[in-house]
Amino acid sequence: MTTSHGPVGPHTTTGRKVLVTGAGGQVGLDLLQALRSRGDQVFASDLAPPAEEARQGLPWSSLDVTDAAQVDALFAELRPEVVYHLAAILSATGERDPLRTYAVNQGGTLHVLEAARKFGVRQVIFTSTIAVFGPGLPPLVGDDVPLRPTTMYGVTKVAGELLGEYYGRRHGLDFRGVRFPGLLSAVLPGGGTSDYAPLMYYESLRVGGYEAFCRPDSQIPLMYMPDALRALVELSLAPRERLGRCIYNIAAFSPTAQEIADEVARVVPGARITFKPDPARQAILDSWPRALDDSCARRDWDWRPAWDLARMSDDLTPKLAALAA
Ligand code: AKB
Repeated sequence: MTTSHGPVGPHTTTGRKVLVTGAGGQVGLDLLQALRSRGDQVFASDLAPPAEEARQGLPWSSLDVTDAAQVDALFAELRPEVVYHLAAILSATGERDPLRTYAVNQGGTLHVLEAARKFGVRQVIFTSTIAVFGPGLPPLVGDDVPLRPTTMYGVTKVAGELLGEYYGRRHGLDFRGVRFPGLLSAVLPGGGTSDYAPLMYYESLRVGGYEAFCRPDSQIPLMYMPDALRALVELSLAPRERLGRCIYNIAAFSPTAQEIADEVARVVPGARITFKPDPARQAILDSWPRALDDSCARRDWDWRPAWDLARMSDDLTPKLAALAA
């Protein structure tokens, strides 16, 4: 899926005016902080802004991305230079209401791209996912294998990738994105199939153990949030002329669920992790890559993960312990 790109305009790399959609989610809340600390002027939006203490002193707007008029009105008012489009329903929740997932993920992305075109947004950063892939994958999955997702979430993320590339070719929009592995952080995720990984840590700290909804040999790519945030910033700032494509695989580590359980037992002594596979979520996990090849990201914008499973465990455990207390 190599793509052509639109014209490159002059732009600033600090103090950018940035709008984040879906800012109240697992990635959004940490991304707001990361963008602010690098000097960007940040505007947050979500369906319902979070409680006052989570707003980080930032301007928040209510935004339902399924409503094109609302998206247009916010873009017209704020005139952002860069948009991080995160608003989406994840894989497990998505299977409970596929039509709503289509409306939010696919309709929402179209509305954001269209508003970006109308109101002169320079760059849109898109968060894609390992869920764009489907069964029959090789052991190490590159960027350009056929995309055959089995979930509505995956289908809409493939469509989002293609829509963004279309807006790049047709309208010169600078559209870029990463395919995220399952993410772990001190903000708990909601409705993902990769949630068993953070929940092993969190529930062990909270109640002494966790019954995982997958088999112990389940294996998908995972990443610690600081790497994910750095990827979103570094890709956004990479010189356009170096980028050979719009969407990039990024990878960090790929433990089996049993290996995560062993790691949790190291950092939370006495943790009891058991496994009771839920057929629907297990089938989704089995359709995803076991490991991602991120050599294009390494070549084009010098992407390198900094965190492995053990280092992440040592850093994350005290943070989750504070949350669980
Ligand atoms: C999910 O599990 O749906 C997400 C993802 C891997 O994109 N965390």
